[in-house]
Amino acid sequence: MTMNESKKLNIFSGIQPSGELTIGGYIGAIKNWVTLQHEYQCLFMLADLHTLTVLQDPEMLRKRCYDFLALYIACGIDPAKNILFAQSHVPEHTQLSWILNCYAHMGELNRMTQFKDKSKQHAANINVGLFGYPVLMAADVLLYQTHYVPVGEDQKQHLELIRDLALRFNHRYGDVFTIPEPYIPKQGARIMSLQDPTQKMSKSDANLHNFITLLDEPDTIRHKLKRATTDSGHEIRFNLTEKPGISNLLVLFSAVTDKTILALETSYQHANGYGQFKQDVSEAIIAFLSPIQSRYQALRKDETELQRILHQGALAAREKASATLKKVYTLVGLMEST
Ligand code: AQP
Repeated sequence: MTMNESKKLNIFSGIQPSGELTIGGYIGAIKNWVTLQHEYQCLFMLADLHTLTVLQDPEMLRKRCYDFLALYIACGIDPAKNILFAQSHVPEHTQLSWILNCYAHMGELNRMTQFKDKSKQHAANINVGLFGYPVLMAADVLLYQTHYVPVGEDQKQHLELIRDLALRFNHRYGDVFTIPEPYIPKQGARIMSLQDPTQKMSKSDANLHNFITLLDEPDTIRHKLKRATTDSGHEIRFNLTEKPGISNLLVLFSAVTDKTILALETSYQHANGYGQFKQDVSEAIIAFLSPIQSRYQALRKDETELQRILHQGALAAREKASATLKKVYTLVGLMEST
């Protein structure tokens, strides 16, 4: 590590390799990762242990980890500059998670919206892992003395819990953990479902028409956009209460073209209906995703290289994680292993 790198503030973020990466996850999280990698010391993780809170097909999960890693890189994350690794390759995550479990309160976990939502979605499998999901996430973040966590708005509540846990621990044992702050985009923090713009776009949504994945074919994107819910009236204008569907499409359009919403509204002020607008949004998304998809195809072919990146990443992550865990073990009174 160079002198400059050691002075940089730390960024940590991760995504569960469940389902296929959506344009919502890209705009809410990865877009910021790409920008922040130049200024910060970044760790980007495949949250594979977190995916086990919902039943997974083992072969699919293994394959998806490589798919997601290749996508991170195809989106512009430089593996030579950042630490890219799988959560399950760094055992310190589950080790710290256990300790933090003993400081987290049932009541605060019970209040988590994601737990309530996922419990409804998976009523037959409300497992302990699902309940403790944010505690494992706290271990992920706190192991690396993280300053900022770039995430979408849905993760804000988990970040608040992580901060509370870190403060509680520090209050008892001294300055152990850096108190992390969420880094949430000003625009695009919550991309909504295409057919129900009152719900977040989610990669594990059973209705495939609700989301666009980064690997969707052009015709699939056109088809999904055509079926996207719009609102009554015919004006293209941003208004979350009156026009949630059109507003969501404007945010998507703006994110993939880097044009402001105001500029887009102005260019459609004489539009007569939504047809042309929806077509233009589709074409802009297709044009944006096309180079990402080409890079992905090339990267995904070389699984040996992807394994090498994960191996290097795990070594680098473990070096940092083990230093924090050692401190924590000592402070809570565990014996040193001889
Ligand atoms: N619709 C979204 N708008 C903005 N940001 C989003 N993110 C996800 N969906 C949107 C952000 O992307 C990252 C995904 O992390 P995750 O997979 O660990 O968590 P998640 O929030 O549970 O994502 P999904 O798509 O809803 O996954 P499933 O369906 O598997 O639970 C996070 O930073 C998230 O904020």
